[in-house]
Amino acid sequence: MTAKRITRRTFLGTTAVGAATSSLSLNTWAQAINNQKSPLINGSIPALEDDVKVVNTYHEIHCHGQCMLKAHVKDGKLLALTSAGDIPSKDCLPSDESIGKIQRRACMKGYAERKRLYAPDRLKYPLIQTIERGNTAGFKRVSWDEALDRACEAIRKMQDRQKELGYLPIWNNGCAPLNMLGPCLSAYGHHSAGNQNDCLYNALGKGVKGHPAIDMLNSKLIIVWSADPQTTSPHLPFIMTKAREKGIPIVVIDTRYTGTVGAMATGIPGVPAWIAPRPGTDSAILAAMANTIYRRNLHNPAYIKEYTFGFFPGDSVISNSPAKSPIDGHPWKGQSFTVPQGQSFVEYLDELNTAHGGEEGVLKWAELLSGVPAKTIKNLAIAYGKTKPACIYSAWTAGGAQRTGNGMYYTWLMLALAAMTGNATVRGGGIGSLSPNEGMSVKLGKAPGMAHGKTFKPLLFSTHVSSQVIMTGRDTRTPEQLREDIKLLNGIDLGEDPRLHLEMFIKGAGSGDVFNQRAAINPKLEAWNKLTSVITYDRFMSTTARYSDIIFPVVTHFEESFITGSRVKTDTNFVNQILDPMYECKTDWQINELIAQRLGINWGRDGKSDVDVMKIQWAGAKVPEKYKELNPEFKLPTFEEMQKEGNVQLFVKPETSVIDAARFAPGEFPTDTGKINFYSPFLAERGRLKQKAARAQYVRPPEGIEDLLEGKKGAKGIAYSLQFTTPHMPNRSHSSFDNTTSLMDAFPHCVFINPEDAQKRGISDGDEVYVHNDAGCMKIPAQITLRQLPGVVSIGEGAWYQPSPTEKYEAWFDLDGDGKPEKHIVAVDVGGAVNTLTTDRDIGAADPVLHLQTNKSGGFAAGGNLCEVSKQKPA
Ligand SMILES: Nc1nc2c(c(=O)[nH]1)N[C@H]1C(S)=C(S)[C@@H](COP(=O)(O)OP(=O)(O)OC[C@H]3O[C@@H](n4cnc5c(=O)[nH]c(N)nc54)[C@H](O)[C@@H]3O)O[C@H]1N2
Ligand SMILES: Nc1nc2c(c(=O)[nH]1)N[C@H]1C(S)=C(S)[C@@H](COP(=O)(O)OP(=O)(O)OC[C@H]3O[C@@H](n4cnc5c(=O)[nH]c(N)nc54)[C@H](O)[C@@H]3O)O[C@H]1N2
Ligand code: SF4
Ligand SMILES: [Mo]
Repeated sequence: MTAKRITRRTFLGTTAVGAATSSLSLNTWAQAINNQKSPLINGSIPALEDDVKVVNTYHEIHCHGQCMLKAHVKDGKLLALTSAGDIPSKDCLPSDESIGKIQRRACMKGYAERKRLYAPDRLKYPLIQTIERGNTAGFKRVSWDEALDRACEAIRKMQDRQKELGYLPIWNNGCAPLNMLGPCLSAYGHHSAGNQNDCLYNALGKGVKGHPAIDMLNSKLIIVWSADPQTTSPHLPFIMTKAREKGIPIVVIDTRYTGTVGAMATGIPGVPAWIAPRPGTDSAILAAMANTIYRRNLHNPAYIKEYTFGFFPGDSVISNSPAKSPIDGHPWKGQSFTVPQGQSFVEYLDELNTAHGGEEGVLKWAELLSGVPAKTIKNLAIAYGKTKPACIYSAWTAGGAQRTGNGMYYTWLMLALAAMTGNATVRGGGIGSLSPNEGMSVKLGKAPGMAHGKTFKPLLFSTHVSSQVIMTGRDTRTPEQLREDIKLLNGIDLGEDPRLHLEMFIKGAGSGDVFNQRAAINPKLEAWNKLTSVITYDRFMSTTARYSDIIFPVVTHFEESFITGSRVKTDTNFVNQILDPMYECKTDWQINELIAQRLGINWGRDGKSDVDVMKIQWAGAKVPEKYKELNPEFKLPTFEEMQKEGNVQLFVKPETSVIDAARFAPGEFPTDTGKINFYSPFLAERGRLKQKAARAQYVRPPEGIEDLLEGKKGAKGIAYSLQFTTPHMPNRSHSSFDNTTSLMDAFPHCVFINPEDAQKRGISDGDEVYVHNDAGCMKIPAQITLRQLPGVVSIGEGAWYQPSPTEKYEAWFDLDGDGKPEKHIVAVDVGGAVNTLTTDRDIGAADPVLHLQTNKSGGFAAGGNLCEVSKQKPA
């Protein structure tokens, strides 16, 4: 039988029913399906018919899966989507079992793209708001001309302000051409990997990457720390499966019982498969592990002396760094650095040891904070210290614990453990964050520039406190720091009372929903009222679009073509257009071009099509020389071959895995000291740390378990009794797919709660409950599950904010910038957007100078904060 003729009927006939017991319910179910009662069943798959064209394309979405899709197209219609490996080909087994090249098989979201393409709620025409921001009934369809005229009128008003201010008070989020009019505003800080990057730049050096995923196979022990790759990076579990087949043990450390725990974790003697800390306490566990390793002499003093700085008291070095200070560009080489008294890692461990009465006491302290038994922490430390090599990994963006109130220190302590045991630079080791690629990637030729003329650098403000910036002109920097930064980076003097004026917002090209996906939605709702104008380019009525005055409808990635290095740059992909733009939608760059024309800016493609641009990039594409040495047979596909395949990978075998940190001779890392830093002189000198310590150590987060244990009351006068996390969900890519009904039905949005916590609060499974704290309140169903730790609830991130028209709540937050929270009456969020509960607060270094080096300085606490859950509506 060929694959083409397999229908549901024959499939059921030969498998489920045939093999089944004589269960009546199963028969009834089979009958219902055979009678085609389900709207989901429609006989044979149309995609498998003969005259259908199959186009390989890449699923361009804000996910780390990087999967390939096969679009089955006929007469300009997308009939179906399948993915690599879905339709078995002859002799498929060897390629299915092989790890290179890595198959990019889609998940449910990839398949659901057809539903999004033809979704009735796609944005089809330009819209303008006619009533008030946020009122979806107020949007009116207008012509492109009218929408563009209005947008340009708003921009021209800002050009008038530019005459007074010296810059355009526009938060230019992805709309390129405006930076040709003059300096605009833009944000520093990163919602995803800001904390990680603050650590890695200062402790490991600019651009130095972690180990590639494939290198796990060289390890003797894999510790997956606060990552759920089974959900968030689906091709990693394939490598992990291979690791399991090789007998490499895997321990998973996660506050929830995840798919990764269930499918991958094995445990080791004395250490369970799943270790479940309370959120934001991982650095206490890591610090206690470091202490145990040090006390038991399981560290590697020779390696530490050769490779690192700041471990031993009084450590001193004359730098051999190849890098330069980002402040004034002077080379670090030749400078001498000494770790200040009390600031070395050993002094930190001694402090801990003294404060808690020795190794056992430190382990008990970590147990008290994290809830993980001291014995488990000790056994894990000993196993990690003794197993060579051992790998700690938390994927590319260092996982959920990195997005908590002490996430930078969490990243740093993972690196510290790796550095003190000699795992940081060896094959089979690992430092926490993974390298984006398997070692190397194709370097594309330069795309033709679109800005024909001078562009201006933006004035930077912290993205995590954008509401305060709108309200007060200040972020969390001191006035002196703000003035100094703008002078240094933009050459503009903001004067004695420095303030940034943020008066208009544009969400232009590319992915992003600053409203829904950044901290603290409630303050934003108020601050947004102060903006004179808000413009969004999007495909759906995202939260940012909803709170806009003008919306431009954008095509999906089935209606345009481009080359992408994929989200995490593992491979190179062609997104291939499969149908003409639908409705009145345009590409991002076309909208930019139309705006530029109206404003008299010389910006655009000069008539080049998507494919013209791709051809230029591909003509200049290069494979690194080093890769050619590793794989002399490799040939870069031609343009036509790439259009057909859609994907090329520079796969490196596990035996020759490329360890980026091993590129550097000891003492020649691109940090200030030239070494891997346990203490960072540069970070200390910048003075931008929110939590002061410029070294790897545990710091108390601004909000977390300590407050809970101390019964500390929030601004509202309530001692909140639960912590929350906000994991990424299988059915959504951030806010995308929250309007895809089949996926919403399969994974109803809810707050996950442990049975003990539910019982204490009189909550039954499925009850609508209120989750609330000082920042806001949401109303969603509760799902009672043992996967959740007692004392910790979780709510998947990405659901869309939806204000209740009737239910109000008294929130407390600081919007006037006096450092004290005040009362604000807000709507209860019945959509369950997690950022209704998060707080706008900078974590990590949050430094625009660092941001320009890393593209991501400063993070926020997406989880670990406190809340309460109740059946009754709180005041
Ligand atoms: N399906 C899907 N996949 C995605 C995305 C998506 O939205 N949906 N987004 C993509 C993006 S941009 C990113 S950055 C990645 C993120 O990928 P991951 O880092 O894997 O995802 P998270 O859900 O943020 O966090 C991983 C795990 O950390 C746990 N966790 C949270 N806080 C803590 C803590 O304090 N300590 C410990 N030990 N565990 C904790 C959570 O329970 C969760 O299971 O996913 C990518 N892939
Ligand atoms: N509390 C909490 N908050 C979080 C997280 C968390 O774990 N917890 N995770 C954080 C992380 S890791 C990340 S990476 C961020 C993600 O946050 P964002 O990147 O801000 O959010 P997305 O939901 O990916 O934004 C996608 C929006 O952009 C639109 N869009 C996508 N592609 C394009 C395009 O090409 N052109 C145009 N014009 N529009 C496009 C989509 O339709 C959608 O409306 O969220 C962060 N926020
Ligand atoms: S959403 Fe992510 S995992 Fe799913 S198909 Fe797309 S790229 Fe792959
Ligand atoms: Mo992310």
